[in-house]
Formats: sequence, C-alpha cells, structure tokens
Amino acid sequence: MAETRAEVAIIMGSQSDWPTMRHAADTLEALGISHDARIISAHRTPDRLVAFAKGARAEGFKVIIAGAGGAAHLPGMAASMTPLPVFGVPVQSKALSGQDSLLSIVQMPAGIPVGTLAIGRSGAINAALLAAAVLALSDPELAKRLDAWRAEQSAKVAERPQDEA
Ligand code: RP5
Repeated sequence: MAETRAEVAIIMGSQSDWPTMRHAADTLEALGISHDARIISAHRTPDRLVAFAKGARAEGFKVIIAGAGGAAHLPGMAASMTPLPVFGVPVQSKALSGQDSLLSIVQMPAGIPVGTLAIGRSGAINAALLAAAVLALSDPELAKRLDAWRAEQSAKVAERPQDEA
C-alpha cells in the first residue's frame, strides 16, 4: 500500500454519517492536520474494511477516527486489525437517537480498545481534538496550534449571558 501524506484517517459507515463526521474533518482542518475521509462499512463493504485496517499503518496514518451508527461495528473491527489508536464516534441514529451506536462502540471486550466519544457532533469534534492531542506529543508546532485553538475557544466565551436578539 502506498504511503499517504495524511496523518489521520476519518472512516465512516455510510454517506449518511458525513454530516456528523465532517465536524471532525473541519476541526482537523482548523488545526492544520492532514486527514483523509473514506466511506468504509463493516457490513456492506467488509473487504474494504479489512484492506484499509490492515494497511492503515503502512499507508502512513497515525490515528483513526471511525464514525458509525446503529449496530456500529466499524470502530471495533478496525481496531481489531490495526495497532493504531482508534477513536469511535457514535452517530446519532434515527431509531434510538444514537444510544445503539454508543453502546455498540463503547462496550469493547478487554484487549481491543476503542476510545469512545460522545454521540454526534460533539463526539466528532472531540475525536479530532483527541487525535490532535496524540499527534501533538511528538509535534511541538501542532502543540502550539492546539494551545492557541483552546485559548481562542476560551476567549469566545462571554462572562455574562445576554438576551437573545
Ligand atoms: C451504519 O448504518 C452507518 O454508519 C450509518 O450510521 C447507519 C445507516 O446507514 P445508511 O442506511 O444511512 O446508509 O452502518
């Protein structure tokens, strides 16, 4: 497998996950972290999953963010086939509001970890920030950008609430 320039892989089970997972991509973009987003379904494209997960380290990825909804096997199955850290994002499902996704992703048996984030947009953003924190351990310039991102976030919070316009 050819080496990619991207440090973070964002994988998701369906096109329908993109409105959620694009928040991870946007956050990585804001931090100047290279990333590559792909649709890989544990159920519909299992061969694609095996090829990706087994080759992810050789491709040059350092962290994988995996989002899925419903019977969300994608993060766990990916983690079972790669030594890279995998952060799972439970996508909010229509039927059960993402509680199915959350429980599917978070309840990994001992031995194969998936770092599980919150359901939906918050989880997608935080997965990117967690990926950034991991990469920043060996990238001082990224560490500075991450500090600046957090400082900017703090600066945006007003001290007192205001009436809505
Ligand atoms: C999962 O099934 C995907 O991650 C998605 O969240 C969910 C529904 O997929 P679609 O039916 O919208 O393609 O595999």
